[in-house]
Amino acid sequence: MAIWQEQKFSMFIHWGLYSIPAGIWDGQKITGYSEQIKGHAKIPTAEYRKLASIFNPTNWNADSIALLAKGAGMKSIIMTAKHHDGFCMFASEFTPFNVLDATPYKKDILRDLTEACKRHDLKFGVYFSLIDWDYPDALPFTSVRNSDSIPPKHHKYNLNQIRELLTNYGEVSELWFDMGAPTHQQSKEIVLLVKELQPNCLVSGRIWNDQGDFIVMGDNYQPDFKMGVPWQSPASMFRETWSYRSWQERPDVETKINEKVYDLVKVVSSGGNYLLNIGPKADGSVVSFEKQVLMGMGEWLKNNGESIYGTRESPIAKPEWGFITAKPKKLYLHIVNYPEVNWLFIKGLDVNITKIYPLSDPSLLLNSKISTNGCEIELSEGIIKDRYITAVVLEYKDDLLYTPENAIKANNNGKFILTPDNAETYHSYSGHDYYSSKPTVVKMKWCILNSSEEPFEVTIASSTFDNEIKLSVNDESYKIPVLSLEADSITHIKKYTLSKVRLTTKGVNVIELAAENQNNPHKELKMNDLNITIR
Ligand code: H79
Repeated sequence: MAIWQEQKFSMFIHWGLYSIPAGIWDGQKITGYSEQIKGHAKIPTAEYRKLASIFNPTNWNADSIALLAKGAGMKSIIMTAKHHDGFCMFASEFTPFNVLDATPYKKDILRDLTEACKRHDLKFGVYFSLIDWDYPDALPFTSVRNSDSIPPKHHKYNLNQIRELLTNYGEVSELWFDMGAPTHQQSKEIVLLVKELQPNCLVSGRIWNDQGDFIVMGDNYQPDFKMGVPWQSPASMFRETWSYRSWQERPDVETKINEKVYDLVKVVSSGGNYLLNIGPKADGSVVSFEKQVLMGMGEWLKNNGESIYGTRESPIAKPEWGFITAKPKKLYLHIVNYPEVNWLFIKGLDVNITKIYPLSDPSLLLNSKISTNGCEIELSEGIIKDRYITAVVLEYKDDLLYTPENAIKANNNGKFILTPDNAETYHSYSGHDYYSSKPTVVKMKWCILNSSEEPFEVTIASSTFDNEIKLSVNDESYKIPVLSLEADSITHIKKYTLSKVRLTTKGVNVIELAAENQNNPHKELKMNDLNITIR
């Protein structure tokens, strides 16, 4: 999982028969995602299948795609093996509706791409839709909400094809399932098969029913809250479509590079991976606009990659001038809105700075000062501003002391009262399908400011302890045996007290509460009446 989280930036490819009509059917521009044109234009199956007979992508060159991904700074490629239309871009024994048997091209496109990925040292992953608009035993689709259930025969068909994908194509780094509404049992069976065939293959959260290894945000969505599990943001070049659309309106390349560099930095500074899509044309060629966007991003990453790869999410609240990423003893300050006054301010930060310099010019040392409110950095006139985002490196020694704005102080009685209301919450997503999946709280965190050297007593109380939970105070963790606690007969509240807990007087104390040994890291930590009293 940690290796996957290091990738940061990957390529998604939406390419298939739908790339032929490219958003036009019967001379009409069809709105809605173009890869779903069969659904949006209500194309009968017999009619849609005919597209296979003219699919002959003579300009497809897997090596040049892999090199484009490399040049963009991407670490893996995820390709549509089967989208909702049911057409397989791989060799399948279980349907003739596949690139080898149904097209004049007769070559295994997926195999071609896996081999190119291997040659160019990229991880390779597979997109697989759980619904199928071609398979006769799947539910006939009635809407393009794409969250139909999966009849037993269709489920078996999916399992057979997943087995093919994980047996015939070497190492698959992730299986990117999408849509449908499988039962809990079906989701579990699929994951079991994946792990049996390739234990290292990760499963996307869109396997649903909390069975995925990482959470996938909604299409083109980035969370505005903290995530408590590994996650990925899937993005298309244009919100309107993932696959190639001939009538797509495009802004100038610079505007798009700016938008996508911004999104990449936003996602990485919040601890996620960014999966950016291209939609090649039916002949296999990459749209020149998309190629230029990726090359532009690659150029930015060539100069600024140190501030992205190998970093972790910012420990500091998002500043209004941009984003922050972190490495041990280093902060990378990503300046999006260059301040008019030539000072960058990081509220609440107190560190022993060794040096600060623009990433593009480490010899240009910047002045800084620490005040009671935070850290101020002087942006010298000599900084060459990046066209997109300028990165400044702050190196420090000793501890990073950060006091968030919402740090909690003792009340008049010298007690700290921690509740869900004054917590910072960390989230996952949980649900049965695309539409029912909702953010859940999986961790709560409080920062408290203490001035006493005396040991404290920590009492944790709630009427709803569904899980064993772990309370941590700075680097110390305590397992709370909540299930064995007696509930008060009137209030139903269970209580547990830890004594002789030491708090630091230097900087903030971080208190965290999370489920312990939970076999489902996505499930809600439901504790509305939680009250932690520290006295
Ligand atoms: O393969 C791509 C889509 O075809 C597939 N997932 C991505 C990766 C997908 N299939 N169904 N859906 C996504 C459902 C998505 C529905 C919505 Fe929307 C997306 C609702 C809100 C955002 C469509 C686009 C309707 C409004 C905007």
